[in-house]
Amino acid sequence: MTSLSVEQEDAVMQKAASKQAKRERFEAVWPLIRNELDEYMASETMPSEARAWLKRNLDYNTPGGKLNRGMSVVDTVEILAAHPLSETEYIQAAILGWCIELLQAYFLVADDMMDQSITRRGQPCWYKVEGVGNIAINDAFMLEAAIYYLLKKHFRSQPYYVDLLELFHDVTLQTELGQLIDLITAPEDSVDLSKFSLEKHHLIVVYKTAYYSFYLPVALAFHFAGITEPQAFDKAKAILIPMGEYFQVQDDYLDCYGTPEQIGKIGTDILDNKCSWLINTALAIASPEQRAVLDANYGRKDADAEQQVKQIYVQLDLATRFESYEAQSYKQINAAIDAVDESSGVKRDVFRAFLAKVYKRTK
Ligand code: GPP
Ligand code: MG
Ligand code: MG
Ligand code: MG
Repeated sequence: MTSLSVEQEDAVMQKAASKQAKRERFEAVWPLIRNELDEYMASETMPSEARAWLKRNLDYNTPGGKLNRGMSVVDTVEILAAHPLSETEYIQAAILGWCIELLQAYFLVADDMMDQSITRRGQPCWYKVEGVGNIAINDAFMLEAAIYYLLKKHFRSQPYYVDLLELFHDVTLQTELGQLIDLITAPEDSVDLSKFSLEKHHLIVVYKTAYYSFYLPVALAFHFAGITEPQAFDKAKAILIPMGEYFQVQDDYLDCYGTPEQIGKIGTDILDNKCSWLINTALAIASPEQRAVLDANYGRKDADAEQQVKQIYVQLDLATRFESYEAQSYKQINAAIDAVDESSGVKRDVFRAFLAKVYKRTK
């Protein structure tokens, strides 16, 4: 291992401290939001059990993740403003950021039920918590409704209010389309690997992940910063959608190769018959014998069958294939960022900062 100089070590420590401080500042806005929602409940004369339930739902499911999406709204606004934000500006931008985290919470509570997952962010999935069960369906709806309550409360008088609403609605529909293809490509009762392909995978991940996780934070920040040119949004989309695809390939990879301690969840893609990047990459290079093992074992709700599939992945050295995919994607995305014309008010650093958050992530 190469050792760092004292100055380099100081720089690394400072960067980590500033990252932590940024996170804490963003997290400090959460209680304000939760209290506003609670006050709304009180104003509607909701009983104390209902108020306590919503509060617990919000706290259990919204903070506690990586917060990349939410914090990217604030980071993008800061880069575009090129000056330190006032406290009021910061809180407004952070509220938009928390609205994405609420959208993410809504999706995850529902996705974990659909994927029959067990843990999320190092704790039981919400529907698995004692006394919750199917109430989690209504809880997911409430997490979504909270977004529109907050947008109305804080942005109703802004000229871009309708743009914000449209963006959340459009991106939600796109994510649901992606989730639909993800689910119907992975039926529980009939495993047919010939239905999978990398093209199908591309479509699934762009819709189920890239729009809400990558395009949405930057597009919200553009509206907040007063950027209106359609070309700016198109350019952002052209860079952020491939970045989101790369991010979901990492998610697929970590589902199998990340430890639950690292990723906070137990992978279910092989058991769930998912059209993941790993199985598609394996199918493209497997020998007839290896293919027969995959056909016989993929998508069976059985730990031994799952191990058989994982052994084929090791034989095919998918970990090395992933490393080359990662290096190639990183190069292509960076080349696209370098080619950005900054004249429409878009800044390359917006994309660089976002890519730096996810490149070579292990959780
Ligand atoms: C990630 O898929 C995609 C989502 C969480 C979007 C869900 C969309 C809905 C409309 C509910 P994933 O299942 O691979 O995520 P994870 O690995 O985190 O469970
Ligand atoms: Mg899923
Ligand atoms: Mg899932
Ligand atoms: Mg996954």
